[in-house]
Amino acid sequence: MAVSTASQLFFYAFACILIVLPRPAFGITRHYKLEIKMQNVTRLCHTRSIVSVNGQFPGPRLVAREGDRLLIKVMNHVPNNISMHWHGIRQLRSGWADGPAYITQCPIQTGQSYVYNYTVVGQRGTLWYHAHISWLRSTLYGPIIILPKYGVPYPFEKPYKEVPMIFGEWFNADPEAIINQALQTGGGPNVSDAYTINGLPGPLYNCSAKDTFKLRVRPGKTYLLRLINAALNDELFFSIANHTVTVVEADAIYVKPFETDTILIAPGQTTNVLLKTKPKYPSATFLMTARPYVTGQGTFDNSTVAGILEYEQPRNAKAIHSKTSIKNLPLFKPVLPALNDTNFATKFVNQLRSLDSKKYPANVPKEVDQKFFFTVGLGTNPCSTKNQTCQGPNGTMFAASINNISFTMPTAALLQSHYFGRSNGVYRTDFPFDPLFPFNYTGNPPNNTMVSNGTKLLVLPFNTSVELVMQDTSILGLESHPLHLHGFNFFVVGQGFGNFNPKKDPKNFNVVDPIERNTVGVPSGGWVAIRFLADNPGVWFMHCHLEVHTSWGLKMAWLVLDGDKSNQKLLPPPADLPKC
Ligand SMILES: *[C@@H]1O[C@H](CO)[C@@H](O)[C@H](O)[C@H]1NC(C)=O
Ligand SMILES: *[C@@H]1O[C@H](CO)[C@@H](O)[C@H](O)[C@H]1NC(C)=O
Ligand SMILES: *[C@@H]1O[C@H](CO)[C@@H](O)[C@H](O)[C@H]1NC(C)=O
Ligand SMILES: *[C@@H]1O[C@H](CO)[C@@H](O)[C@H](O)[C@H]1NC(C)=O
Ligand SMILES: *[C@@H]1O[C@H](CO)[C@@H](O)[C@H](O)[C@H]1NC(C)=O
Ligand SMILES: *[C@@H]1O[C@H](CO)[C@@H](O)[C@H](O)[C@H]1NC(C)=O
Ligand SMILES: *[C@@H]1O[C@H](CO)[C@@H](O)[C@H](O)[C@H]1NC(C)=O
Ligand SMILES: *[C@@H]1O[C@H](CO)[C@@H](O)[C@H](O)[C@H]1NC(C)=O
Ligand SMILES: *[C@@H]1O[C@H](CO)[C@@H](O)[C@H](O)[C@H]1NC(C)=O
Ligand SMILES: *[C@@H]1O[C@H](CO)[C@@H](O)[C@H](O)[C@H]1NC(C)=O
Ligand SMILES: *[C@@H]1O[C@H](CO)[C@@H](O)[C@H](O)[C@H]1NC(C)=O
Ligand SMILES: *[C@@H]1O[C@H](CO)[C@@H](O)[C@H](O)[C@H]1NC(C)=O
Ligand SMILES: [Cu+2]
Repeated sequence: MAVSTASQLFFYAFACILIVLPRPAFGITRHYKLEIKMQNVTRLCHTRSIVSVNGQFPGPRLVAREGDRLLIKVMNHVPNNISMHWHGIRQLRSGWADGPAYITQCPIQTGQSYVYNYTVVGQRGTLWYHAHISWLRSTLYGPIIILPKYGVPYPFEKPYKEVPMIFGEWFNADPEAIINQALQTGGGPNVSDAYTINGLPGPLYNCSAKDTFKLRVRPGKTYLLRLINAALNDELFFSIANHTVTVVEADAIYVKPFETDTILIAPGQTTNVLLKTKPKYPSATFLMTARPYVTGQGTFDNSTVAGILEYEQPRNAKAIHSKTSIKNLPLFKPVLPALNDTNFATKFVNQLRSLDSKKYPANVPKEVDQKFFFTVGLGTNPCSTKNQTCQGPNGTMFAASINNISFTMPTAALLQSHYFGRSNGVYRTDFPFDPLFPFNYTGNPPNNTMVSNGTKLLVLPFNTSVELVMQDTSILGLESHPLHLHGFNFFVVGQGFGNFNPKKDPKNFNVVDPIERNTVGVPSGGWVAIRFLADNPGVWFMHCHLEVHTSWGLKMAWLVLDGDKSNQKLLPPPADLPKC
């Protein structure tokens, strides 16, 4: 009794404070502490020691409002070097807080900490955070939820509840050992043992039924599912049996709503969907499943993760279901597209359009200052140990490249090197605008599949309007590559199959309401054209979000110079910025 009175008092006091406090016009500062620790986790009857955040797997959700400042202290208590990336956050002038190791910062070493300090400007929706060093993001990840400013509604029906659902990949072995082994042998890395929803593989795997994500819902309500693909190496199809969803947002950008049975989500992407539950309590439960969309030649994890959509028993449940418990209800399973269903993938991405309303306009750059054409794809390196046969194609080592340059990770961070004028010997600024040796990119592959390498950047003066076409290549097989750009959103003005035709294809570009996002799939055997305005000074990583391709070198960086005005310059580095 005393407890309930106290909590009621507290509730009223809290409510009063909420009413009395003026609504902050420019946001508040939110403090978070993320402690990276080892934790034993059992999945599929295998116990593994994983790196995790605050003893939670997946990590805790971070909640902010548009306009808030975040001060996130990351403390490293594990033997590995760590860095954390806030995927999709623009980081306007705060590149020091972006996170990719050796690009914007040196890693946080064991026993050290670093405070990531940034403001959320002009963004609202679902994003996520993850480690950005080696393959540690396989277990270090969590949702970032950015609510609209106080009093600003969603441009869609107010949901009854909001539920983050984050897809991941579970390995029974240590993912660090897996990628290290692959980089030694030159072969493809071992694939994952399961996919997960909020860390749970679900009932379709052996020894896993107890580790199932359950979404308990009420009839006749609207739920906002905040879907995030944190898988390492796989794009995913996702569907809920007997329900359709309405897509309303992608990568923290509102889209023109459309209904679908199935969504496609690439690693790095986020998608908000509305789920309208059935008007009446159904005598059934429903599986929600995800499995990959695969275009590459290598082996992959073709398994299926499932969660359960369960309708809460109504109050008078006994009357309705005197004999059946939820357990005995029939269970329906969705039908997902085939693993290689590129037709579905194409149809789905073509439906994505910016909302482009008065309040949320699509500010597509109409004029272009600089055009770039990048080939993206796989390739080979000679076996590093002479006289030995590596496990890549024909005894070589797998590699990957952009414009045939496989990016070599520096040992000093690029942003510091730039800021302090110490780039000599760290990076060069001669990344090519176009491929040095053009060929029929989607036709027969060239005989020579070897890549070159280097730490090369492309320099953009402040406010350059950029158009970039990314072209898949057939070298070692056509494949869809989800490319992620740090520091910017871009508009996807066009895409197609075959080789990009610079004379014909731009005529069909959509510069009215193209989807705006931070990660886009370069279609398998095709190309995608994006535009962005380089209004954010700093060094910005761009890479494939299939982690294995990043490890093989499918990455580069842009160097955006300061503008003339004082508010167009990169801020000075924080005092606790880690050192190499
Ligand atoms: C994990 O399990 C191992 C073996 O049982 C144990 O030695 C270790 O202390 C555990 N680690 C943690 C962080 O609980
Ligand atoms: C965060 O960054 C802002 C802008 O640079 C700065 O004014 C502020 O002092 C920083 N806060 C902390 C706690 O470092
Ligand atoms: C990868 O798989 C192979 C074959 O199953 C196995 O021998 C090897 O130990 C695995 N590597 C790692 C790092 O687990
Ligand atoms: C679910 O869908 C299946 C296949 O379309 C159908 O047979 C079944 O009646 C549906 N069940 C419910 C409860 O909607
Ligand atoms: C998944 O791959 C395994 C091994 O290659 C194969 O036996 C199985 O049939 C595949 N399953 C599906 C659903 O494609
Ligand atoms: C997809 O896979 C199926 C079965 O493996 C095969 O028959 C079909 O030709 C493939 N489709 C494409 C577009 O590759
Ligand atoms: C290994 O390479 C050396 C030259 O680098 C060559 O002389 C030797 O014959 C090679 N050995 C074998 C077994 O191929
Ligand atoms: C491997 O070598 C064979 C025969 O020399 C050639 O036909 C094939 O294209 C090569 N494959 C790759 C991936 O280089
Ligand atoms: C490129 O290769 C494709 C597929 O083999 C072929 O259809 C096309 O004609 C080739 N294009 C050119 C310009 O050679
Ligand atoms: C590529 O290899 C094929 C078969 O080995 C050969 O006929 C062809 O001339 C080679 N092409 C080039 C450009 O070297
Ligand atoms: C980069 O290329 C050079 C020259 O071809 C080669 O010696 C070196 O091993 C390559 N480095 C990496 C990391 O692949
Ligand atoms: C951690 O990073 C530092 C700085 O780059 C480097 O010297 C060290 O070797 C790294 N340690 C591990 C365990 O990777
Ligand atoms: Cu890729």
